[in-house]
Amino acid sequence: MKPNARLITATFPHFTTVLGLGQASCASPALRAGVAWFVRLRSTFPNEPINLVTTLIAANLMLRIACSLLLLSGVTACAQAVLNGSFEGGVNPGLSTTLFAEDSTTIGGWTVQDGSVDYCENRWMAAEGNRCIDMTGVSAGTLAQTISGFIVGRTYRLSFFIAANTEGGPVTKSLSVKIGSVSRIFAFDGTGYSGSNMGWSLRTLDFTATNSTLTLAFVGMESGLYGAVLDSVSIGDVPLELSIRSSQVEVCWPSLTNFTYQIQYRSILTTNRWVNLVPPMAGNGSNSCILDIIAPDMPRRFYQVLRLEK
Ligand SMILES: [Ca+2]
Repeated sequence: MKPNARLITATFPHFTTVLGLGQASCASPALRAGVAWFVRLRSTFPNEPINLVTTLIAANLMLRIACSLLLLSGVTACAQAVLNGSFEGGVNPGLSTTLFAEDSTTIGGWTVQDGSVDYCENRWMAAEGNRCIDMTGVSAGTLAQTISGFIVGRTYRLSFFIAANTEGGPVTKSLSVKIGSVSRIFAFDGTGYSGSNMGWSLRTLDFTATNSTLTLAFVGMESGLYGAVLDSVSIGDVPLELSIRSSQVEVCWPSLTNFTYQIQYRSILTTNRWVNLVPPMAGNGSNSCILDIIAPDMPRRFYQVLRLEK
């Protein structure tokens, strides 16, 4: 008795494209991404055409709940303002002006607290607008701003763009960011970049407010003349990230009454170790289905149906 076999591959991860999701009532691409997964049904017989069946599992109700959550997040979104985060406001620096501590009058909202920085306009291609800051003027500088209005215990996300003054070494430039009791060092590799192609990189730091008023400080870490370059500083809420997960899969096949069927599975195809999912099932003359639970850490599972003579 040689059993016939059908190999079914179920792919569980989320997908960036939702096929045929006509029920979508929420326009967010971030939401539409990841609301479906599909089951591939493929014959194992070389003389049979591949039968690809795409089955959307995402339920309309699930999508609507997700949309509601997203809209709710929009209602509660709250941004904390950084004054002059792009450094566009301030005394005209010309191409570049070195500011020495302590200077709280040149760059609107910001104080050079220690060392020196270069306040630049069109010296390089800024991340936003025309101005940006080289955190090393003639020595490593500290640029700070005191920000009020934080809700104690709430988590915020600091965002900024970093690049490098590529006019001199070292190639990798670093700066330290401090806000409240949180600090972190960020580095930028300037290899291949120039003043007209800065390679600005967005960096973020999440922190929980421990006080309604906090001081944000960027601290240059390069001595000499060439430091990390800073632009476009902002603080806002940590984005609400939404995901869904399929918790089970239903594997189906057309069954005949004069056969029994053995459904098997395995998680990889590099071994020949198939495992019986359930005991053999008698055919009922119509579509037979079996439910299988998808564990949270299960990236994929392969299914095989053996058709056995009674
Ligand atoms: Ca700017």
